[in-house]
Amino acid sequence: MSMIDDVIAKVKEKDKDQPEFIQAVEEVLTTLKPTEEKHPEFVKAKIYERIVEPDRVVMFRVVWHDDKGEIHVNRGYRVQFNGAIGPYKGGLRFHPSVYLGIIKFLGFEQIFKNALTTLPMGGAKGGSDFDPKGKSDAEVMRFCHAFMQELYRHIGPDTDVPAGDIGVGGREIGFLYGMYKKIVNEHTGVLTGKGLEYGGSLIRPEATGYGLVYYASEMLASKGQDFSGKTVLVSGAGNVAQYTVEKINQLGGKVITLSDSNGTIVDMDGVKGEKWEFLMWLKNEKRGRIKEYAEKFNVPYYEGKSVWDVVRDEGLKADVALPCATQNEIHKDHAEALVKAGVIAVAEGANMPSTLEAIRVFQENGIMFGPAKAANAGGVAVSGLEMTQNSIRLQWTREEVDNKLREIMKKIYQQSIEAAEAYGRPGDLLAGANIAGFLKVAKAMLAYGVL
Ligand code: NDP
Ligand code: 2IT
Repeated sequence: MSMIDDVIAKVKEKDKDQPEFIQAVEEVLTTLKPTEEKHPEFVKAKIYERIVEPDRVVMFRVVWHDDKGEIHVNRGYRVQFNGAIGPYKGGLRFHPSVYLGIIKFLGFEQIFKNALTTLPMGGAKGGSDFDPKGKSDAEVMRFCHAFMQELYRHIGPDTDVPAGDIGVGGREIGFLYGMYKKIVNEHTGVLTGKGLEYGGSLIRPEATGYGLVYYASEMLASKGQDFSGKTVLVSGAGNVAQYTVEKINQLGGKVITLSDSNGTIVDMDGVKGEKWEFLMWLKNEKRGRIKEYAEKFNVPYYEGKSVWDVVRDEGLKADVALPCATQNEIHKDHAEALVKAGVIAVAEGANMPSTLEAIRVFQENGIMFGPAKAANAGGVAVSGLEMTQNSIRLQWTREEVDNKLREIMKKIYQQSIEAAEAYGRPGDLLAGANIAGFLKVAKAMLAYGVL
């Protein structure tokens, strides 16, 4: 058994109640095997054992009143996973499925993602099992304020800088930042995704979706292709999906699917023009369900099915798949359906949307696979640029930030290709991203000695 297999086995034993964390560790460490041979110094310093243990885990009680005056108790988390290359950085997720294993998988992935961005950011993640769905603005505000009343003591502009993720967007960041500022009495870059009026960056709302499409464009370009005329499957209907759709439309592609946790719509004419505007209103202002898109535009709706169930059951054809909803949405049978659908590239907008078995199906069938930590790194990259703008007390133009994002996504793709080549896995974007991200963090950890 290799040393890496041994580390994976230990994680499986120690964290057996955290299947998502185990999955993320297995996905990363398995592809790091070539580094074990080339870097005996990492093996000797036990870097692989150290990197799967968070620097610190914070768990806390969050108590708040609903509009009727009833008291609710939720659990809050912040996992500061690895701070070797910069202040901790990563989003907050508010969703009823949140528990320690979800936050640990996300924090672990964030270490390597952040290293790939070329910016100095360590990996972290946080959140709560609070469900924002169906809550009034006042209830969300009271929850966010209560959450920050504990979180503030663990974060800071040079310590840990949270941002959004599922269930946490501009509205929530506003409430969180307001409470931080009130308690600490400082205006600093302690959260990203802020409103433009109080320190936010242009392009941050768009960044994950735009970055995903820029990265996928690099993948297509390696085969002499682009998005023009391509039919694209997108899942989700939230922040990442919305701006993914917008950018694909700008590049002449056509998005035929969207989903939420209730079901999937198929629009063969494409989600564009007034339909995209409706999606933005529906999800960001009305906070309604995707079913209403089907009702308004008279297109098919599949209750209780994911985009990938619909591809499998209805035999949809498409060129590119961009999962943008949540973890483990694409299983082995879905991946097989994507092969049959004629898909040539899959790039992950969500974090860990493909199971390990699904990834194997893509790789064995010659489908180009762009892993989350590379493909969706545009969001945290522009968060890093928001931190820079806060530090220098300037606001860059849309064009400046967008150009920097484009350059970063290119560099991420390039680094992954080069690392894959150098470590004997040519063309493997998953191994390349993991190895390139790991090397930067491992070298920093080695430099610090035994800590
Ligand atoms: P949002 O909350 O804006 O949207 C999430 C979307 O995914 C919604 O359509 C939601 O449907 C759907 N969804 C969420 N959970 C589930 C579930 N368990 N089952 C089915 N559908 C689900 O989040 P984002 O768009 O920000 O995040 C989407 C993905 O992208 C996540 O994996 C996130 O970690 C990742 N990501 C986000 C970044 C960012 O900057 N926001 C950066 C990088 C990655 P419903 O409304 O019904 O819940
Ligand atoms: O998964 C992610 O990279 C995010 N949710 C964004 C994190 C950030 O700090 O912008």
